[in-house]
Amino acid sequence: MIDLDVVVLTGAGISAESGVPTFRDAQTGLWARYDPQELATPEAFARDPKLVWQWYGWRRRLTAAAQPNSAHFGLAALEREVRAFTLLTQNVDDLHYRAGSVSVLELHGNIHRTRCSIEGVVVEGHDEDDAPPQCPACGGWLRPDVVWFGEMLDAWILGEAERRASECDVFISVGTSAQVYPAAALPQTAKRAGAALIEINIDDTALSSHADYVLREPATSGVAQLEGLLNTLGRRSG
Ligand code: BV8
Repeated sequence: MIDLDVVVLTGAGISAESGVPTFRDAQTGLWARYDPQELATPEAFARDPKLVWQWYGWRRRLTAAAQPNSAHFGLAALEREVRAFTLLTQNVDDLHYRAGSVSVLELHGNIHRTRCSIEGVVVEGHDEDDAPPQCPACGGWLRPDVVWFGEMLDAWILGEAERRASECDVFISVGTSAQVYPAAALPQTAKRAGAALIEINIDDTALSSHADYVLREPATSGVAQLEGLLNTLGRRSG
């Protein structure tokens, strides 16, 4: 057991090696001409609910066909090795769950859940047709249960994420460009509270200069080094 309280923040980069394109990857095929940040908004859904629903349908099929990679499995194993562990994910796929992670806070929701755009309640069993299905209770459009740009995150989830970031010994950022707020503020919250900050990313990010350790490599090889690095940090803090 490594005597450390660890918080991990993951972004699209951890799912890249599972074949799921990141937000900054050029979108492929039919979606190449669309900017994800334009489509992932309430305005886009209000303007063209069918187009946005079809985009999410394409992404749902993509992530359903993907498999968790060794970085997802490595974080699920790490959760059992340390004293306390919280996984904060910006991703809306289900790969962390399918890899066995338990203590997960989904900061931006999950595209495999659908909710009524009027009542906000999660609705199961809709058919995956092209135009958005309608809520069986009120007839409103159904929408993906995700947080769009310009929408507030769930207040309880964000509060919990901020609390855990401010209490942890080590904060690990994996595969995120650290550009989307308020999630991108969490590593800074941890650092200010005295946590050691580790970044795993193939590229430089806004976070890199603040990190105590930068593993400039893919998530799969970076996560494989975490147990050794945390053992070293655990001995130092012990
Ligand atoms: C909010 C769900 C209050 C939907 C997502 C101006 C300044 C600051 C903030 C703002 C601003 N204007 C507006 C804002 C607020 C805005 C924001 O932060 N905008 C940014 C772009 C400037 N934030 C919001 O709107 C949030 N809400 O603030 O509410 C409010 C209310 C009203 C008005 C104003 C404010 C809501 C944000 C949530 C949006 N929803 N997802 C969906 O997915 O469809 S965000 C979405 O984009 C993803 O979830 C993800 O979080 C984000 C993309 O980021 P990453 O995950 O980091 O992915 P990315 O592609 O960017 O990077 C991948 C990284 O991986 C790269 O660094 C790459 O190098 C690396 N990588 C690639 N391969 C690998 C790898 N690393 C390791 N291994 C590899 N193999």
